[in-house]
Amino acid sequence: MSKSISPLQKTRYKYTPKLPSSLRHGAKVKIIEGQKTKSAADCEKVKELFPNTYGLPILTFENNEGPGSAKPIKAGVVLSGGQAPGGHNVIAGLYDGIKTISTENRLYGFLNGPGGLIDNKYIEITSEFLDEYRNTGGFDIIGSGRTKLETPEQFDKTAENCLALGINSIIIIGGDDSNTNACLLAEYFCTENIPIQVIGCPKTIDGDLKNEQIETSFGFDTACKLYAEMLGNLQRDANSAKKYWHFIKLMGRSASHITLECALQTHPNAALIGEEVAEQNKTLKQITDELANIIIERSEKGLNFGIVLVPEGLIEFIPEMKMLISELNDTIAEHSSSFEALCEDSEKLEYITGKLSPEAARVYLTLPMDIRKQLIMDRDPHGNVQVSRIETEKLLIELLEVRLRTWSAEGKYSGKFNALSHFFGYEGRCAAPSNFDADYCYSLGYTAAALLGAGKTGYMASIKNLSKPADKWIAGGIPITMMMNIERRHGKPKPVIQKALVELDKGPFRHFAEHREYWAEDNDYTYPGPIQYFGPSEICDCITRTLELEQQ
Ligand code: FBP
Repeated sequence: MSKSISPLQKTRYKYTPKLPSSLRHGAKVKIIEGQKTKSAADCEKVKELFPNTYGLPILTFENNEGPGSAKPIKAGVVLSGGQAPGGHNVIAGLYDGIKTISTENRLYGFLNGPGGLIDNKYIEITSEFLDEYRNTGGFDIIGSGRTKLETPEQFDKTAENCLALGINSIIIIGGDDSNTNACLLAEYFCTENIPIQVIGCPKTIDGDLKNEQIETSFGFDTACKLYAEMLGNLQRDANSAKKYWHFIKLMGRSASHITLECALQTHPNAALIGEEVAEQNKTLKQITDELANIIIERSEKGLNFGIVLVPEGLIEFIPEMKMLISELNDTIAEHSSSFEALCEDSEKLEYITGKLSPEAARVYLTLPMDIRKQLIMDRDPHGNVQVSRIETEKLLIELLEVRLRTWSAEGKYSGKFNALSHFFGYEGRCAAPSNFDADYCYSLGYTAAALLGAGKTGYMASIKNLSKPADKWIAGGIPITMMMNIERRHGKPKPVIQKALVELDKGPFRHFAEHREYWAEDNDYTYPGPIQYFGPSEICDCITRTLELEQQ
């Protein structure tokens, strides 16, 4: 039986992604070297750790045909971490790009994330195989995984497997951690004289891999547009039935970029921004009170309904919760064998509570039982709590129910509070990429091919000027060390790419802050509707409000 394909998918196969003008004639470009660079902070330390890949110049491309690669390119590509719309197009751009340099060039895909490099699990990517993934969502072409590639043993195994296959370059498509590790790998190969180039590509729906050089990570555009569509629909439903308060948790492991973007697109009655909560040292009680006040004010106008956006990472921005989570992470790691040996939840809860400091135990015991259980569930491979599994939206509803009951008894509130909770997360990560992400990702892949052709290593593919039409985009390469600083991870100083949090003094947050009071009191809902692929450019090629306000 032949594979079933939706009509939209069939049509999208034929979409030709737009490229920056410097790549219009192929990936064999002339490279222009900019100034030498330094790291975002801790320059001396980063330089010492990366003697080969530190201080490289920023690269841009010129349309003129460059010398191209002296040797044939045999590249291996890896998808790392959470899915993000457009990953397939990075691979398509990479494949098409290396083929414009030489039709002899070949591309392999390592399966199921960085682990595939170590386990030597791969497939060769051919034109025929690739065609059914063009402009589609997901990472299913080769799968993804969260194995961290960071030890010399893993690097040696990677080199052994790649050299045996004749692979002379690796492209790692991932977030800040995966690109940090890509840079460590590039540096290791340089030090050990292993002839393999390493290039990174900026991926994550969370939008927190960005800086002056990387304007946005791919996938953020599509995921936010998809969530905004669903939020708009919920707003219409709320405004029609006029009886529910909807609390929607939105994905974003740490930073609140997704929540902020969705708020800018839809104008909800409230949106919590983790970075602001942290800056103002807000407690869970203060957050609850502020939301309760909005509910009361609306209720006094007869509006017993509304929309509240809750960023997934909120919980770790609330100072008291941050302290609690950090103690829980350390305690679970330190006593893992005794802790894992306990079977019943009740035993685990009692054991952990007994190990916490009095202040952390006090906060822990004020939380509803379900949340206490969620906070001690399995950690991710980095030893962190998995915030996507903590139902912060339900926690807020529970706290609000208690607060509003009390205020009702005191005669301060006479409205009705019927709340429903939602989590918009995984459904956004594999959506069919918007035209923006389809074009951006294809261009990133093509750029990676150009960097390989020019023999570069330790670079991240970059496309700038994204608020302009694609032919005005500026393609090039950014030395990964340029984005690094030293941070404490697991108690040790480590070089890492700085994570971009929401900046409270920048355009997107300022716009939100100027309008939120009005959005809270009245119904100024906007309904973005579904992502459009065909039609007028102002609808089909529009960028996120975040990018627009940042580049204004
Ligand atoms: P990346 O940073 O790897 O792109 O993943 C982001 C993310 O989608 C977060 O928003 C979310 O917290 C996390 O992945 C969920 O991880 P998992 O897929 O392992 O459940």
